[in-house]
Amino acid sequence: MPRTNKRYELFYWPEIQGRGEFIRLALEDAGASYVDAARGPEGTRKLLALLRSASKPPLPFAPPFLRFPDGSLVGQTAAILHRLAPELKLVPAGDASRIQALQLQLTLADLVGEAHDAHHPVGMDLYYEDQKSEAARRARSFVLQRIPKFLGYFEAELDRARARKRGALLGQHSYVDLSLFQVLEGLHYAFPNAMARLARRIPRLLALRERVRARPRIAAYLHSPRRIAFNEQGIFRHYPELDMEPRRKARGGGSRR
Ligand SMILES: N[C@@H](CCC(=O)N[C@@H](CS)C(=O)NCC(=O)O)C(=O)O
Repeated sequence: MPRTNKRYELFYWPEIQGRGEFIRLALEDAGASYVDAARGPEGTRKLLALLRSASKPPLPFAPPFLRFPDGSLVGQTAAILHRLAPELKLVPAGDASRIQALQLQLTLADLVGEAHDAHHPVGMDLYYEDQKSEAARRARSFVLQRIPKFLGYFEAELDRARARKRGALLGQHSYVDLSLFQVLEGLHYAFPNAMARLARRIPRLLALRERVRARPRIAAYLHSPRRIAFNEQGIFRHYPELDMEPRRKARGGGSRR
């Protein structure tokens, strides 16, 4: 049984998972009634029209944004989830838990931004092919320093007493677990070598990934046409040349900042 009968309208670019996927996963996991509004005919046009002319300020700066059943329009992935989660019962009750969830979600957003910048370090207005050498440098530090640091943080969070029992970041299943699942999926797609090397150091994260994947509505969603495949237009892109081996040192060796 769905936990809510209200209808939400998600607006996001139709060809990629991108940041829209964090919202889709929450809606799907809750069995919420929603429409992925920009996937249909004229979707992108509707999305752009809404971006320019939403009735009440503030206009969202960029997709994703979600129209709630009461007509309000909310942009920014973490803000959307912060507002949505209590309605979907995807966050423990109480302000303290909601702020903890938001803190964790914003940390994931930082990681997502860095995953994007690994292939687009110079500018979003340029093709990857126009910034390949800069991307190789940026990805090297992302793979060798930043992924281990971020995932080490989330692994340690899962290890804390309250969470250990259920393998959930907030001690019970929440939207942050769904987002963490998505980030792990994306990193495995984009950087399979790096993630294989890290596997022994992140057992709790890998268990969380499997737990979320096995949730009945998530499993059904992942096998449905509603789930867009990862691709090289999205945030998590697989460019083999960026998923480098760890021991290839810069000329001269030694560590550099
Ligand atoms: N901080 C925002 C970032 C939104 C964002 O960068 N959206 C991308 C697609 S994932 C976009 O269309 N950006 C257009 C732009 O920045 O001009 C969020 O988390 O929602």
